[in-house]
Amino acid sequence: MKKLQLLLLVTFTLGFTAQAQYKLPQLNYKYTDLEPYIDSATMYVHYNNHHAAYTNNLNKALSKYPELYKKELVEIFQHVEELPADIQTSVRNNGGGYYNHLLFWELLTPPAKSKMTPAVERALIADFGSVEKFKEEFEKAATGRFGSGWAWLIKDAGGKLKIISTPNQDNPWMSFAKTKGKPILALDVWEHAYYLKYQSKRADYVKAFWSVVNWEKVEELLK
Ligand code: MN3
Repeated sequence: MKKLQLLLLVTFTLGFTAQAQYKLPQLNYKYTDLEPYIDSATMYVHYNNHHAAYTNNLNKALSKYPELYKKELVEIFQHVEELPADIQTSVRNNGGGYYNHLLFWELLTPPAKSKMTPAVERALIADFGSVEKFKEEFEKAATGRFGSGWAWLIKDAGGKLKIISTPNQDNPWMSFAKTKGKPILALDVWEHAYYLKYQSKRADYVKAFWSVVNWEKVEELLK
């Protein structure tokens, strides 16, 4: 009997924590590994302060309506306007912040491993004409975003690759996004993502990004 109670307790506890709180992900590299393109001080602060704050604040908002933990974040993003009014803005900003950074970290890799795969190259040429044209358009979206936000490569419902940018922590899943789709590549253009190293030179940061893109992850998301 005691064993059964213990088993039930363990099952309940594990089941509960598994869907209870969002957590900061493990990074697949060290803070120093993206040097010199993204410096370790920026990585440290970006992950431990900014991403941690989005994560905590998302949990704070969702804990008011714990049943929302049972839904996928993407599903929540697609219907943000249906959320209870008191958490709508917080989930939009902090849920977006949590999810976007999770993806961003996975889309980065040490420079020695950053090699475009043939499958990605083919896909970019098919929809943009050339890799150079794709990069040019992506850089334009990243440098042209006024204030804080993100630049994205997305795959739309018809399977076509497109480049868009979103303000603040919005993302291409959200009902507010003018052009929607599945994120394939993401670049954080908030000042906190580059200011320590690049100061006001966002364009240099955007160029440096190409040296640390995890193209294998891009290929995985393309499928
Ligand atoms: Mn950020």
